[in-house]
Amino acid sequence: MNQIPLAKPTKPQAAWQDLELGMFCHFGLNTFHNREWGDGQDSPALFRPESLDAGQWARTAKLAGMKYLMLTAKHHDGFCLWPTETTDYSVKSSPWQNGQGDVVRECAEACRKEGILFGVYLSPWDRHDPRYPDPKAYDDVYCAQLTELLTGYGPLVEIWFDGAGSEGRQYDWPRIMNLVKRHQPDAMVFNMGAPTVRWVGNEDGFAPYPCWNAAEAARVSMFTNEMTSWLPETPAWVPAECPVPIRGNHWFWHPNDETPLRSLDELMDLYCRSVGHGATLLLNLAPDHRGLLPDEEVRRVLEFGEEIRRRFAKPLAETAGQGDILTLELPEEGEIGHVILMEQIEHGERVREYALEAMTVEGWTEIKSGSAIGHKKIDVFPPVRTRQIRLRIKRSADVPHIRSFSVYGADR
Ligand code: FUL
Repeated sequence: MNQIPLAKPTKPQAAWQDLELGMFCHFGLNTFHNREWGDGQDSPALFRPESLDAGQWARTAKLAGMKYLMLTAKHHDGFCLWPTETTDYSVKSSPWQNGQGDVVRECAEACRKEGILFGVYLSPWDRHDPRYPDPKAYDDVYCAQLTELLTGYGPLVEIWFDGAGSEGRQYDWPRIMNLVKRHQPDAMVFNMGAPTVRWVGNEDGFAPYPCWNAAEAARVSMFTNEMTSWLPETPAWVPAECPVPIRGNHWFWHPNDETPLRSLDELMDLYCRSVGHGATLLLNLAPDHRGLLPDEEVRRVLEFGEEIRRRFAKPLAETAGQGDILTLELPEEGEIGHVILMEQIEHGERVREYALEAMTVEGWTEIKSGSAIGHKKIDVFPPVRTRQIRLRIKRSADVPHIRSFSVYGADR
């Protein structure tokens, strides 16, 4: 065992990792102009969601087992979903609620009512703002927008700084980060500035395994290509978030969209390869031109939540503890097909190599092996009939602290 200090999460990072599942909502002027990336010239006159109900978004997220909701307060087109003082390109210039509405407020309040956390996406790249070409002038605009969001809507769980479109552009990150630190010190920061959460490196909803949390050990491909904008105070522990749309590769709603909705099997597979690899899954559902999540999407995400509960809510047996071997006795012999492992990550990511073994007629038989456990590892394997299963840690950086070792049936 070596004694090199291990990277460890801050308290807010560890709490964020426990959330595991979040809902992303891409909504804005793009929704009304059939666009993914509006060019900043689209007219706010079309922004007219007739039955906008953020309560439906938050309720759906809650029922599906999601613990937080991230809203695109401003996407690359520059249109602001709240009545900002910084530009007229916002809900203020739209016919919706006669220009008196505030989608960010409705969404923040709906999340609070449902007891889930709320966060915002604020695109640094802005294709509308005439000040964008002047970095200094735009930094002022961006900081003012961010301040409005950080101070006007209660606690935020996360701020999404999306790197898309900003290649080669320098923003005043120290200034931006100071605002976050001052107003929302516990909010996670996604991907730019001094990120406490990193992009997993794809928009497919899974984390390649092993997905180590220590920044040093994470694969370079998992980092944004905006690495140059990372600040020195970026922590040594940077967990990954896996964003993915529920429908094809569309983040926004489109009329008569024929790109396929992900099947339940596909969603379960993504769950096991994102949450099951210690990352969080941020699943996008796009509100439509009415301002409601479409029925088909709602049905699918509720099925998804239900299936997670069906498979994983009740372990056949569970234990926790320290050391290299943990043995678990089932109440009776039966078929098992899933194991969930969790490390006590506040002590760092100690396990480096492990095996799962089941007692069979041939004695202890290896059924699965792995490297990283971290926040969570879900192992799925062909059914095995047994009454005893053990976790054998073959290599670790220090005494392993297992927060939970639980075993589940083979049904899937
Ligand atoms: C990307 C953006 O360009 C997409 O439009 C979407 O917002 C996705 C989550 O991030 O970088």
